[in-house]
Amino acid sequence: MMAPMFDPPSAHAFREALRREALALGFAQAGFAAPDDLDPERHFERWIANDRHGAMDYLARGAPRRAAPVDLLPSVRTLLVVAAEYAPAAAADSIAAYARARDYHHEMKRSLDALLDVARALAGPAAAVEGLSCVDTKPLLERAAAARAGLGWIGKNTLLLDEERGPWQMLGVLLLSIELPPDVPAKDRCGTCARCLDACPTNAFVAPYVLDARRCLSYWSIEHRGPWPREFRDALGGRVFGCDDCLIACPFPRRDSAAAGGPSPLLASQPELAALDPREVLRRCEEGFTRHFKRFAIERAGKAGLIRNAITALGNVGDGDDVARLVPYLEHPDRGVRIHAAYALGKLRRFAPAAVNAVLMASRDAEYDGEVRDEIDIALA
Ligand code: B12
Ligand code: SF4
Ligand code: SF4
Repeated sequence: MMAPMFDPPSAHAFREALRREALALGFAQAGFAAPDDLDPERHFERWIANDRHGAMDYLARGAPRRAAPVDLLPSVRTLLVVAAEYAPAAAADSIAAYARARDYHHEMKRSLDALLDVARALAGPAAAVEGLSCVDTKPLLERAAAARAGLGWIGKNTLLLDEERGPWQMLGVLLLSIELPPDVPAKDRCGTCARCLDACPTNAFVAPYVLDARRCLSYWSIEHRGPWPREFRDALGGRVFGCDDCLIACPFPRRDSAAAGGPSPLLASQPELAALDPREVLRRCEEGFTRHFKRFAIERAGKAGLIRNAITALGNVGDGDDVARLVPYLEHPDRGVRIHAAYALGKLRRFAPAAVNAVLMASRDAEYDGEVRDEIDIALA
């Protein structure tokens, strides 16, 4: 089928009507790009070839296709890229700021689907507009698409940012079979700044613009299943889900920025996720993981993953009162949880050496997994 064509003035009016609608739906920005090769310099494929994705195999599987929107929708002629702003984090937060809203996948996808309906209504039934909305769920380089569509530039921390909102925005892309005029890409304004690179607690940036996910706390605490290297358990500090340090360090948005409209209603912070510290996370996991976290991005870590994170954080920032809270996790069915529980108790041993030694030794005798026993030995050493 031929892609619906518009003569220039009506294509321009059509594009602006869609942009207005996107802003009315709660997006902070909407831009348009041609669906050409999104990564002509093959950065993504090199990243995969260097194993920087860790165990995120789904990224490797879709590698060449991620730069080719046409593989997702053969009739695609335009990328409509949107950004939803969210409230920035403060340094002390244990839950990454984006995860304190409702799950952005669902919220943004629903609005992108609504935009597709608007595009269909504007074009009329004869145009038979085809579309596909993507919010993380499809193999697509969303940041590259956003940069092409003029939403901002890809910073040294690899995040898409602009001067008014900084990096505090989530992205989504609507592929459309209508040809619309593209926007102009924004210029890179990082200049000589390197604050994000210096702020990373784990030195995860191997170079400006290149992150090794295997060193990123966001990777370990959200994406990874099972236990992690000790180096990253220490670096987690009191965090429980994700990390925002390379966003907090960024000088954008500028304080005097006039254009920023504030967090989108799509990503409004949820009161039930405010003040979630590691103890409260553990309590809610035990009370009902699904009941408490189902509609939120936090669900991605899984129950065992979230427990593993919370007990690790308690090992780092907890005190003597947390010893009793951690002991039952030495018998948890998930071996990653047991390993991190031994680690955390080892760190809290200074508060109650005799009691902690006794439980660790008892649990060492009962433990059948060699790696967990090794971890208990380290904790006892
Ligand atoms: C896998 C993934 C992760 C991984 C890997 C992150 C990474 N930097 O690659 C992990 C789990 C670590 C992660 C962490 C986070 N993520 Co994430 N993640 C993704 C996902 C699903 C794929 C990203 C990807 O393909 N990475 C591989 C790299 C190579 O791809 P890329 O960075 O897009 O590559 C382009 C550029 O970086 C550039 N480039 C790459 N290498 C080089 C080298 C040089 C020299 C140059 C000049 C350029 C360059 O060219 C590439 C093509 O344009 C995207 C959603 C999506 N589909 O895009 C969300 C996404 C990137 N994540 C997001 C968020 C919010 C986060 C966190 C902030 C969450 C948190 N608070 O904990 C952190 C931030 C960490 C960070 N600094 O990136 C948002 C980012 C929004 C934004 N404003 O940019 C996205 C877009 C999700 C969304 N729909 O909004 N994430
Ligand atoms: S999210 Fe945290 S750990 Fe990951 S690159 Fe940014 S500062 Fe480093
Ligand atoms: S902290 Fe500096 S270098 Fe990093 S993304 Fe922000 S402006 Fe760019």
